[in-house]
Parts: sequence; structure tokens; C-alpha cells
Amino acid sequence: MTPTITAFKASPDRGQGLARDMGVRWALEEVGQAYDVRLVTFEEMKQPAHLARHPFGQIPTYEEDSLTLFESGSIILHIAETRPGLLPDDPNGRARAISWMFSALSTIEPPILELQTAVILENDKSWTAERRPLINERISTRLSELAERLGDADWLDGRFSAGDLVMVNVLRRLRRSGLLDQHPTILAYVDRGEARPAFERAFAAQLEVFKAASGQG
Ligand code: GTB
Repeated sequence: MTPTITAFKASPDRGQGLARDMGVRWALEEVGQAYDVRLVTFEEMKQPAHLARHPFGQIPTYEEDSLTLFESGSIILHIAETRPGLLPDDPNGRARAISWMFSALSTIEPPILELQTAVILENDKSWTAERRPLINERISTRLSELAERLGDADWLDGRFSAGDLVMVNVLRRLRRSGLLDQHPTILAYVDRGEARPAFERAFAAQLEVFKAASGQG
């Protein structure tokens, strides 16, 4: 059965591919798996039909045969484990690629989310201006450490893997902050990820949804 994912009917990111369906689309494109998309409104996401798919009423979800998954990281891991192309064959390389997926989501992403919360949700609060340098510093430390490990390699551990896919997808969120510009190695790494044909197809697909929703299609 063709898998079905869920995505925003009208994404608040205005087609920039920053919502979490982007990584899932990208993974599906990398492995050459066709997919259907069920578009949901914010209201529909909180209705019983969607809550049965996702306990927290969010996107993305993934349905295939009798399996329903939520959490973009677990969905990408499932895609990578069930189709060739995103995880190495040797068990140790596979385990290391999965480590990079986890580190993207649990070590690199948290301070990036802090920044997004400060900028988008708490910009009017008195503490935001004071906190911004602290948050930027936390992010920059992680970027320096990541750059040190990446060195002059194209990808984190040999060939492109699900670890790179999740990492690049997390780092993309920093583009507007200007923080990537201070870390040219990481900026080039993100550029490399975004230049992959599978990324471009996934990006174009989510942009089409936004254009259709905003009458630009
Ligand atoms: N940990 C979960 C995962 O990785 O799947 C997080 C899922 C999540 O945060 N989903 C968001 C959602 O459904 C959409 S992606 N939110 C609705 C809700 O919680 O009620 C997060 C997102 C939203 C908007 C932008 N943007 O506008 O730039 C970027 C990212």
C-alpha cells in the first residue's frame, strides 16, 4: 500500500518547508517511495480522527497498511529501515547513522527550538532580548562542535544517510537567524543537503500545497 502522510493544509511557514512533514517527504523521495498526503487544518488536527493517528494532534503522521506512526524522527527511521538507501548495510555504520539522527533531534535541535520560541512566540516578552545572546551562544557552541567533527567531509559518516537528512533538516531552521553564516562548514553542509534532487522534489511538493492553499497555485 502507498503510505499516506499528514501535512498542514495551510502551513504557517508559508511554503518554506520548515514544518515537520518536510523531513518525511525528503526521506520518502530519497528512497524512491511514492506517497499520498492527507492535508489537515489546525481544527482537524485536534479532532478524534486525527488524534487517533497522533496523540498530540500534530503533523506529520504516517500510515501504511496496519501501521500508524507519529513523530517525524521515528517515521524517517522506519522509512530508512524498510527501504534501501538511507542506512548503511553494515550494522555498526547503521547504528552510527541512527546516533546522528538522535543527536540531531536531542542535542542540536533543542537550543534551535528555544530560539524559535523566543523569536516567534515570546518576542514581546521583556526577557527575550536578554536571553537571545545566551541562546545564540548555545547554538554556536553546538555548531562549532559539529563543524569540528564534520571537518572537510561531505557527510557526517561516509555516505549520505538518514543521520545527515535529519541533521540538515534541523539545521535549515537556522537560515533566517544568520547563525549559520558564522559557521561556513555547516552552511556548506546544509547547502549540500538542500541541493540533493530528493530534497528539491520534497521541497517543491510542500510548496505546491502552500501555493494551492493561498490561491497562488
Ligand atoms: N516532535 C514532533 C515531530 O518531530 O514530529 C513535533 C511535531 C510538530 O511540532 N508538529 C507541528 C504541529 O503539528 C508542525 S511542525 N503543530 C501544531 C500543534 O502542535 O498544534 C512545527 C512547525 C510549525 C510551524 C513552523 N513555521 O511556521 O515555520 C515550523 C515548524
